[in-house]
Amino acid sequence: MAFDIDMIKAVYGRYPQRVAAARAATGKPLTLAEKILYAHLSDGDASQAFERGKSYVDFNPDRVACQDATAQMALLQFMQAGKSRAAVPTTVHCDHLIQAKIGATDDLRNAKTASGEVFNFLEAVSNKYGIGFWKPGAGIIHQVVLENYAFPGGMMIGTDSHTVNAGGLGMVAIGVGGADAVDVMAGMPWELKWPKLIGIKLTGKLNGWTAAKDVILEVAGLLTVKGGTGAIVEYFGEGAQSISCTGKGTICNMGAEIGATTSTFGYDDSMKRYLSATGRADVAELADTVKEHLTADPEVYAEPEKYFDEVIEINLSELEPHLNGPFTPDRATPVSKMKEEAEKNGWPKQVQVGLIGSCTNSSYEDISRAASIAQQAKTKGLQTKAEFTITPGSEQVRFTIERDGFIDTFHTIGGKVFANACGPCIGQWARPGADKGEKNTIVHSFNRNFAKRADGNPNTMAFVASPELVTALAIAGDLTFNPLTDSLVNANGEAVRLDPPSGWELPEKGFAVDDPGYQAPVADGSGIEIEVAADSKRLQILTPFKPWDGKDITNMRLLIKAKGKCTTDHISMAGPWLRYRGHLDNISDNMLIGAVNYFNDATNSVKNQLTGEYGPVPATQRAYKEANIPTIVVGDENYGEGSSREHAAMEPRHLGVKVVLVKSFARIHETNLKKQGMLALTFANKEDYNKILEDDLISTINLTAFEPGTPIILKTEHKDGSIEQIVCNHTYNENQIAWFRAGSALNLIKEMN
Ligand code: MIC
Ligand code: SF4
Repeated sequence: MAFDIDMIKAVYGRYPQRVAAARAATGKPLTLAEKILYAHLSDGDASQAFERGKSYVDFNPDRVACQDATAQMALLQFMQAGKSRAAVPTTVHCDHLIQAKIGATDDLRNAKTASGEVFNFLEAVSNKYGIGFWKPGAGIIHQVVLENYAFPGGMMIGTDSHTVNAGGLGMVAIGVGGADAVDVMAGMPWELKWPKLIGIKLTGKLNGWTAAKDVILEVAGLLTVKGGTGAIVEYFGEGAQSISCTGKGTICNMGAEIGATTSTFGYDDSMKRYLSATGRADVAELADTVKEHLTADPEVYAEPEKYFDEVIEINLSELEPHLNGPFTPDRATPVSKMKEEAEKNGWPKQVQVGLIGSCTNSSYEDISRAASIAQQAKTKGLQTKAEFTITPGSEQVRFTIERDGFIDTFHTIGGKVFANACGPCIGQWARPGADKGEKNTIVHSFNRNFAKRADGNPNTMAFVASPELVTALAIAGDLTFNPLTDSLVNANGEAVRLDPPSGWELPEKGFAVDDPGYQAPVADGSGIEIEVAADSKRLQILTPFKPWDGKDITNMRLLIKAKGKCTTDHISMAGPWLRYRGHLDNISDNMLIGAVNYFNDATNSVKNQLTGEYGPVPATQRAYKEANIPTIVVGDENYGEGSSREHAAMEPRHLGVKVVLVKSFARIHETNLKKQGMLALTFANKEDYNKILEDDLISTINLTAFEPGTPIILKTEHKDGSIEQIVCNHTYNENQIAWFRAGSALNLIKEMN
């Protein structure tokens, strides 16, 4: 039986009335995304239509999921909210803090020692507040959620940008910062700007080497890393129905890479099959009773242009396998063009390592298809040229693929199985030799490939592809190998071809698992004491941020003007820094160390105006803080893209940065800044980015009249004495301005208690 079945029953019970009210309020047929949103309004039945991209709306999500690296901060904040239990079903998953080095068993043991303090803390807090706890080794949050908690038509938020993976089961699942999770766990409404709607019509059917992954690799190429910002992507059409539920999960997962709020698919037979195979036939039965509400109204899919803001059509029958990269997930190259592109750009052709698995691609189907390629290498006498690793997404998948012989097959091509965890996907990969910084190529089936992300080496070029293609490229050891047309030479000197992959959507013998790694909370956790050692390097109880003093912010120094891509990985790096995710002061020592300084093209080297010397960003900022000098950070387009980690907002807040002014923001990061009481502004005129000079003194001149819709004006005083004004837009509503005044959203929750 499924977890929280009564909650699911209640959600479905409300659906018919909520959808009818929404149809009446909007006076038009509804997309699936709209149905789910309207069915989750905090105010109950819709009484008005909301404006896409404009209205801020309060929702009541059905559940919350957190992973270890972000849960620490989320729970540290929740502990301050003064509640005795999480108001909605919530889970914590230990997956990010497990380093991939030797192999699953050793790595897991080492992680439990190295991060024992943090795991114990998360376990104790979960127990105290009625939160389900998934132990280290149980699997990666999004795979575990898909297998256990996601349900068609549901709404959830999760403290990880790839929470959107649950769209594969027809949810509206959204990645958020921990402070947002705290709202929902505290039983308060959760606010989101009503999204725009992008419709993607899939026709035809996947075949040959093309996989579900290639749909999203193609979409990323078309829409780019910011093309989905502020939008929900809804997939439909006969092609959508032909894709497995886990394949849909992969597509939704990487919707994070185009900045989409989330992606989703209408309820169909593939979801029903998956629900049944994962022990949730009861959920499928319930979903069947409201199935017309768990997909769009027929008029919408018949004439999508009328109902979506943008419509894209992709013919799956003609879609080619893709490789996206290096350094950005939207640089899409079809396999047939890779030879040309690699030569043109000087990408090393030799593939050093192929890595499959992760939260994006570790379904039974993915693994069985990859194994079919590995099997061919064996029968056709091919030797694998590159290293090859597998990170299963959950213990249930790992146990089942081991039972079915796939792990053995991978071993025959030299494959190494890592723990069921994020591992190499998040810089938790102790890759031998990475510190030498050599230029090299790897291919993986993960979702992100920003510089340094996997192994910390800025010169590693990572290309993202389907697990089956990654396996083929690992065997060939060549980035330009096109399995559709090229042959390989085997141990006998014969030219052999790899046949297209084959696999099973779901295990014929069913899923199996010994110990899934779940621990239910005790019924009454009120007596549980949470202890954090005062001298802990890993955990630190939070001190509330100070409220706004009601005055303009004057004479700010420019901490850094970041040039080009500045993702959350640049602002608050992962990898070795993951260990400080529960200790705000310690982790602040990584603040913006990856961002490129516009004035000298260097990373982690900014001018300290107190001394005139260049030094690391965190140390420089600490010096300003010490001297009580406010500062501003300036950035480029899509600032804060990538992860949901709110550390990227809390660190500057903690160290005394007052304003972040950029050309444009990624959605989650902008919200995170607002929640933590920062001023997040955008240039009204993007060209004004050029007006900010290294030695400027910058002040707000109308902050005392801070109100929705009115730009904030900055006065910047250049070193030569000239003065310019910069008009800055913002998207704060009344409520968010109240967070700013209170010093943070959490301060407001506390005031309300
Ligand atoms: C990621 O994929 O970047 C992460 C690590 O899962 C993050 C969360 C984090 O930074 O802890 C995410 O995507 O939100
Ligand atoms: Fe973990 Fe990578 Fe998935 Fe993020 S994207 S949850 S780091 S496996």
